[in-house]
Amino acid sequence: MTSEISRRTMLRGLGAAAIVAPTAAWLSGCSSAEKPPAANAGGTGGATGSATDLLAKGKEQGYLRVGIANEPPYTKVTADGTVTGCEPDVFRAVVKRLGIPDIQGIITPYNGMIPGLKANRWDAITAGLFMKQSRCAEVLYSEPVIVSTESFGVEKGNPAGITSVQDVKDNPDLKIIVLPGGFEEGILQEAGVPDKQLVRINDNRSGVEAVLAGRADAFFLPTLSLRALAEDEKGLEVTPPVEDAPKTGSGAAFRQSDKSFLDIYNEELAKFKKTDEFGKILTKWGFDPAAVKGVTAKELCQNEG
Ligand code: 6CS
Repeated sequence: MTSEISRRTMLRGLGAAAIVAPTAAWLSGCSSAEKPPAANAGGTGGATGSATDLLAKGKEQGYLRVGIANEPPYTKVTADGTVTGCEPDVFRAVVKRLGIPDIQGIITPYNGMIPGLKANRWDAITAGLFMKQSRCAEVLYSEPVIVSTESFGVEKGNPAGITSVQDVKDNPDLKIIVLPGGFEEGILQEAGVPDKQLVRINDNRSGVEAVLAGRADAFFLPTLSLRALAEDEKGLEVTPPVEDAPKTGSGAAFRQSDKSFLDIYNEELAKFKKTDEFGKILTKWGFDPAAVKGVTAKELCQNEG
């Protein structure tokens, strides 16, 4: 992946000094750019995939690194470099309860999150990476934090009348923007939508611009992400949630070698979900805390694709 190769070159060329690269803006929970840890820093873990005591590593270095996308409200990086958004805020709160003071965020596209986790570029994914069979086969998901919905971002008036996945299947002339390797791309592929109808754009704002410029008929993305984009793009209309899309749910994702940490994390997450703070975080970002009640990672990992 070009951006990943350039990033790796950047890191090798500049060593740990590489702070900002197109896909690797090193950011912290504090409001200042932090020097990135040396590659494979801390503990005995690393690209070798050897068992790493993530809890000891997080306590020792004072943070865990998280892969994020910067797609509000799931993940957001503020102007002063603070990593926030629903998933990072919940993750930070839970690891703090485990004695790990903070998190550091690394921005990367969705299709780079699992490869980066496996390469030990971050310790967890807290991006709203929705659970489905292929992802659940590669990483260990915590129990879900968010259950949300998908929509189409369209020109005002929705001229092509796109409200469902079936509408896209029924009209082979429709062009739908998706993020490369994103959950929505997978929904359309699983539904049998031919590749010629998919327009892959890696940047959300560029996706909106393409719809408004008439280069595509819709942008397929989570409902709340499109609503956040529509706040700055008055010409964008967000359809009601797509009823024939699968249930989207996400939580933190870990390496398979970090099973011991997953168990500790899940135990603390279950306690945290019973606190007012959990509901306040989800509500602050526009999510319904009740939507995740009774939903399990096992159930969400049945999503096809
Ligand atoms: O899980 C995914 O791939 C999707 N998740 C979010 C929060 N946004 C778009 C992305 O395709």
